[in-house]
Amino acid sequence: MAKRYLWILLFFALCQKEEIGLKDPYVHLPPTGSQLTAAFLTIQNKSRENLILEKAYAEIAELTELHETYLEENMARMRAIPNLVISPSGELQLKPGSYHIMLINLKRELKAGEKIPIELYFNRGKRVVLFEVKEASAMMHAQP
Ligand SMILES: [Cu+2]
Repeated sequence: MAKRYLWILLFFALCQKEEIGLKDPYVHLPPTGSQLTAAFLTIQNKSRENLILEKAYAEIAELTELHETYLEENMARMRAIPNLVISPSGELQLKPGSYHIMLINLKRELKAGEKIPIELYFNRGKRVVLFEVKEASAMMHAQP
């Protein structure tokens, strides 16, 4: 009986893990001297209920915020948002010029190729994801 109970627990644990897909996490390598950068990834919601990213935390930065980019008089600006909602069976791509995780006041310099852990707090629990530091392509230099 106890054994069966364990199998059921294991089954639910595996299911829960599959509910959130986290793909292609990366952080832009900031230009020398800059203490500001952004992290991106694709979040997949494989459940039938809204998935909400409520908060992100990166040890490497003094402040971690969820941001969106918007246009104001043809200028790209960004602002903090309280959360990100991924609809049931949907996916949301955090990318340059759109939603991103802002890392403010980096505590040390980043190197291309290293991996930075960032904690993602969802309404369904916390995930720790390793984000690879990558050089921003020339085209995207203007946008955080
Ligand atoms: Cu930002």
